Amino acid sequence: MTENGNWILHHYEDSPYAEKIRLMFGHTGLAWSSVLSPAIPPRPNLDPLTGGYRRIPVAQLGADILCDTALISLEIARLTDRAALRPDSMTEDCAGLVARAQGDVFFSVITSEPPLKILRALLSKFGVRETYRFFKDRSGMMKHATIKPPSGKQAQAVIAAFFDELDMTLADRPFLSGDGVGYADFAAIHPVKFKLDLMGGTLPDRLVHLKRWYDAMLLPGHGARTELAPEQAFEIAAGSEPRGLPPTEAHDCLNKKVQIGPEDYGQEPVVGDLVAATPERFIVARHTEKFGLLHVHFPRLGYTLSEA
Ligand SMILES: N[C@@H](CCC(=O)N[C@@H](CS)C(=O)NCC(=O)O)C(=O)O
Repeated sequence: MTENGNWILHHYEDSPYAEKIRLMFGHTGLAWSSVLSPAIPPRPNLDPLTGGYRRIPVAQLGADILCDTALISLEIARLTDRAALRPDSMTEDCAGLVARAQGDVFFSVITSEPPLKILRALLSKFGVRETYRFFKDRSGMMKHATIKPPSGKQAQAVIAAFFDELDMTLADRPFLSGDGVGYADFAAIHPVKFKLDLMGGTLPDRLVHLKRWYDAMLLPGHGARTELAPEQAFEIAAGSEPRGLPPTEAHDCLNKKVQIGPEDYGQEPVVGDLVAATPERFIVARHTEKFGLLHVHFPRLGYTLSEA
């Protein structure tokens, strides 16, 4: 692996969180390989690598598997030497916007739409059987979620207020992060794009700053993308060793069998040995027959780790 190369993104086209990372690849000019995953689990092309983490996207660098866009962004920041892409580089006002973008606003994109409209969109994309599977899967996922998003008029109000605030914030700067793009821009744009893509609509004319920013954010596209078959990603994992571990902090679970998963939704845990705990991430080693040793990385924020 070259120090900033050989990125593989496991994703599906309609995934808004994957779009956050695809746009980051575009803005940083990174070359990357795309492995397409099904929109509904099981994901036999990906589950063997992660060990069961269910959310999308997941990034792969050889035998290192990176879960969650916050951690993927951190890694892109590190490898491209762009500190502004680190989630912890955000100013307080941006952090507030991002928390909303990735919480209530993201879910409100769906819940603000009339259910029939969503149903029609899904049917035309997936057909009857897959639409049924999709609803069953996502309602099962949300039943166990700690996030309870608003719906109907309340959800519409959440989105309208978010768009207004983005517009206001962007009135005195080209990007949320200042003169250049930063983490907040990518974390805030994906629900906006999700909303427009889903509705096939445009932003209201009065939101001039938001419109200008939206166009600027989409302009670079997705960078140099090459399609890769899942088997090729498997071969790369099998033919690679995980990178050297970073210096670890003391942790009660170090070198013990642990389980780790998201706190909020899609909580399916991954089981492995905790081999490193840094202020920003946990690294879990998985010894697999198919690939040998894999290191699966998770952000600390928003994830629960316990002894298995
Ligand atoms: N905090 C996660 C959230 C990712 C997320 O919610 N992804 C959506 C797709 S955009 C997802 O996984 N949905 C359930 C699924 O696709 O199985 C991240 O930043 O990566």
